[in-house]
Amino acid sequence: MAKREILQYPDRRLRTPARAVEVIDDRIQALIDDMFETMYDAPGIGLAATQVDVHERIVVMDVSDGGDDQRVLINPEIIERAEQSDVAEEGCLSIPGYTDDVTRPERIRVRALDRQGEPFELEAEGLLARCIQHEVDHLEGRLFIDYLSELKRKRLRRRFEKAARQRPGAAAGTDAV
Ligand code: GNR
Ligand code: NI
Repeated sequence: MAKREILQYPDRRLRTPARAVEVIDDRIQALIDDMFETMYDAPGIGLAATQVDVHERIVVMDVSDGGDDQRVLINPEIIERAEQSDVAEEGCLSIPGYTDDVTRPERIRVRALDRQGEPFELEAEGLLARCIQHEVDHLEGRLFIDYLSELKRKRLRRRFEKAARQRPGAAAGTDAV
């Protein structure tokens, strides 16, 4: 197992839409192990493969307090969304040090494959529903700050561009938000 580097906003690779996983082989199993290690180390409650610069549809999560409820979603699809929405604070390991309120459907139904390739469906609410939506957004190249006002996004972009300039080796972001 190895910890991987988490891409940081405004790195434009975070905007890459992920492809579906076709074969769940040893490479994918090793990636999943590395993603859990990276997520727990951060620490975070979820991680999308996009964030470690692998553009395949894989999410790992553990929203438990004890860190003993590992979930893997391969090729996740949100198949139902409640009309009722919830507002809650979100953060992102790719946008360190910033949190803000995001409005999202309060309940969802998701269909995915587990790490053995078995299909399953899950109805989720609360933090789990929020985390799944946040991670599926990453797989589409979306970030939670995309839901904020234009003014807030512009300010954040300037702040994180400046931080990236002061971080040797950081890739320049050239996307529009
Ligand atoms: O660790 C994380 N916490 C979190 C809190 C509220 C809503 C979403 C999240 S996901 C985030 C980890 C992360 O960036 N996953 O992509
Ligand atoms: Ni995130």
